[in-house]
Amino acid sequence: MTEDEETHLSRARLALRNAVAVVPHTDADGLAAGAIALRERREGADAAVLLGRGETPFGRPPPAALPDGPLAVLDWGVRPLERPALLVDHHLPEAGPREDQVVVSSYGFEPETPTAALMRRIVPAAPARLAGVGAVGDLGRRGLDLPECAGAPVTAVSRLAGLVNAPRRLLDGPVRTALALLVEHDEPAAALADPRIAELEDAKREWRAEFDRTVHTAPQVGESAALLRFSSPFQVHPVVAQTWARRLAPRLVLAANDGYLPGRVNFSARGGQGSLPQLLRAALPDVGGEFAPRPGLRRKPRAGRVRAPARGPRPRAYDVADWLTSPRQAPVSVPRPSMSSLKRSRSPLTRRLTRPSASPTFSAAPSGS
Ligand SMILES: [Mn+2]
Repeated sequence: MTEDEETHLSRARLALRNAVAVVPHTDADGLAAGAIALRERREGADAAVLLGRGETPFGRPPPAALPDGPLAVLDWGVRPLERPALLVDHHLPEAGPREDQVVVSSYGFEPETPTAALMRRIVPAAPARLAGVGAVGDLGRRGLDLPECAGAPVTAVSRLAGLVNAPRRLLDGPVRTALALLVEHDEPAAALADPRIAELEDAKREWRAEFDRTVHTAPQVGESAALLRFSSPFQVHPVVAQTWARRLAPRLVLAANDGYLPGRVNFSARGGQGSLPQLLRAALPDVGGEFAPRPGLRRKPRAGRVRAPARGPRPRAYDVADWLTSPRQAPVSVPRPSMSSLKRSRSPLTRRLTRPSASPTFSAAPSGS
C-alpha cells in the first residue's frame, strides 16, 4: 500500500468515527459493511439508519430517517450528496467527492472488491468473515479469494450471506435482525446458531415461493428483447430477469414488476448487447429513472480513487430501479402481455410474437461491447 493510500484510509477511518450515523445498503454486502462500521463505532444494529424501499441517501429531499450531520454511506453508490460524508462503494461513481467528503471506491480495480471488503481496509481489525459475507453476497464464492477475506470459513459464511440477503427482498422483512446477527456474533457458526436466524430462514423461504410463482410468467418474446410483466410486493424481478436472460439469450430480458412500489413499475434488465442505459433512454425519452450497475460485472483496472469514470467495456446487466411510468405507458416499446398471451404455453420457445416487437434502438445496438 502506498503512503498516499494509507493517508486516505486513515482519513476514511476518522470520517467513520465522526459520522452521526451509519447508513448501509441492505443487501449482504451493505449489511456486512455496516456491521464492520458499527463495531468500530461500538454501536449496535439499532443505531444504523436502514432506509425504506425506494429511498436512497441521495434523495432530494433527503429521506426523513436521515439525521442532520455527516453520514457514513456504505454500498449505495457514489452520487451527489449535500452534506459531509464518508462514502464507501464499488459501483461506477457518478460524482466526485466534495471537500468535506471522503470517498473510498474500488470501482475499476482488479480484483473487484465489494464494500464490506473495502471496509476491512478502513478498519483492519474487523473480522475477515464479515468482509467475506459481503464478498460472497456480491460475487459468490470467488469473493472469498480476496485478501480481505482470507481465512473466512467458506461454508458458514456462504450460508450466512444467503440468509442476510433475504429480508430486503420482502416488504418489511427482518433487515435489522440480519444486521444485528452480523454485529453481535464473532463467528458465522454462532450467528447461524442464534434463534433469530429462523426469521431470516422464513424470509428466504417466503421469497423463494414468490420467485417460483413469478418466474412462471409467460414472456413476450421479440427478436431482440423479451418482457415479463407481473405484480409482486417481493423483490423478485432481478432474479426473474436473470433466469430468463439465460434461456432467451442473446435477447435483452426485462422483468417488470407492477407491485413493488405503489404507482411505479420497477424493472430489471439482464442480457442483451450494447449499452443498456442508452437503449432505455432511447426507448423512454420522457421518463426519468435510475440506473444501478449490477455488481460483479466490472472488468477494467483503473488507477486513482474517484476522479473520473472508468473507460473500457460497459457492464451489460443493470438493475433498473424506480422507473416512474404513467399507468397508460408500457415500460418499454414492446407489447404488454395480453390475456391470450398469458394463457399460452409457458415455454418461452414454443411461440413467438409474429410481428416485430422491439424498438429499433434495441436491434441497432452494436454487439460485443
Ligand atoms: Mn456491494
